[in-house]
Amino acid sequence: MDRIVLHLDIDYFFAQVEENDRPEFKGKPVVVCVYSGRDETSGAVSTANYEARKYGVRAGVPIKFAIARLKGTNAVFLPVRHERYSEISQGVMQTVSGYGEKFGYASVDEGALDITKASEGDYAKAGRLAEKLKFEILEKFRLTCSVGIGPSPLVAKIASDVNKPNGLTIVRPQEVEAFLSPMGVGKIPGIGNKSAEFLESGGIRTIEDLRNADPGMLVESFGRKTGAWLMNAAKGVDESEIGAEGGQKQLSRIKTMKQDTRDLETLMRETAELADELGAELRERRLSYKAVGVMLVDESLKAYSKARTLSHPSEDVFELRKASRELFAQIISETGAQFRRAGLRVDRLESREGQQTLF
Ligand code: DGT
Ligand code: CA
Ligand code: CA
Repeated sequence: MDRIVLHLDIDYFFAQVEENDRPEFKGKPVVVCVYSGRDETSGAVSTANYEARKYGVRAGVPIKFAIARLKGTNAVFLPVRHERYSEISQGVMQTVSGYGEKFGYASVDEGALDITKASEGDYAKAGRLAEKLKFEILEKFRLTCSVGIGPSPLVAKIASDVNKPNGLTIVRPQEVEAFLSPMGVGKIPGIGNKSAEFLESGGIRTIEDLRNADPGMLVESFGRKTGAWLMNAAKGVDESEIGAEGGQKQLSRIKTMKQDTRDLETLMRETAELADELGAELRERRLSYKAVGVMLVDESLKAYSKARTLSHPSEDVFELRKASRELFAQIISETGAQFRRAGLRVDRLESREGQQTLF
């Protein structure tokens, strides 16, 4: 039987959770913010509901920009509550995982599911399964989500993105090429801005262009592995096994500090809350980590990073703090820069039960 994959992405996730927890916010622009603490309104928007998006407010824009755009409306600005979102995420993904054979956590609001057997290889059945799943998530969690169904994880993910919010998009095998052809190459997950720009500079703008590109050129520019992956992706072919990746492999948090600094104790104090957030997320998702990384960004936006592998998997925030202290100290000793942003990362995540998948 040919594989059928379902990909689910929760709509305007953090903001939708906030609307549910505070029903009086419904109908108002809701903006979920990561406050940097420099001053009361510095920082970036993490996400916004559709009311706020009408005003051009979306993930990544400065909070000050959002305030200016939403002036005169009854908009609400809220700080992120990662623990709450990760609790809800777990519940939703647990529900999703019950609908198919293999499940993989792709991000806090996304999961992929192999439904080949559950749908008996039939796309009409797969569609009904998705309707049922969407209904259950709405009933249980009062959340809408957008679902894509296709013959590979790649096609299913792209399909989940084309009809938001509350979408359901089914792409049958014979429709894959026509579905992908007109899209920009940047729609392929894994093609970042840099790769997209590079391809575009060579006249490869759409996925159809990529499919017709010279394989020799792709291999020469991207290497054998990535080149081959790109050629397959252009055809919607993606053989990767769902869940085999162990879900997300790293978690990170970064913040802008109250003042530029190169003092180790100040860096440790400023990143204490990031370490706690990572610790909470690891605990909730029952993950351990085997490597720690730190990032620093200086006044000229130059980035510095260092990472270290631990001898054993760890679950513990103390270990993360200890390793990050050493890594920050190393960077400080190697440059005279003053740092503006600081971040922590835990890497090579594994389920604490020693399994590869989360559920
Ligand atoms: P959508 O497009 O309806 O799926 O909207 P979201 O908000 O669910 O966006 P998505 O799926 O890209 O991201 C899921 C969550 O991740 C989102 O609710 C907040 C967080 N997030 C996304 N982009 C950013 C960002 O640029 N900065 C920060 N801090 N958080 C972000
Ligand atoms: Ca989403
Ligand atoms: Ca997402």
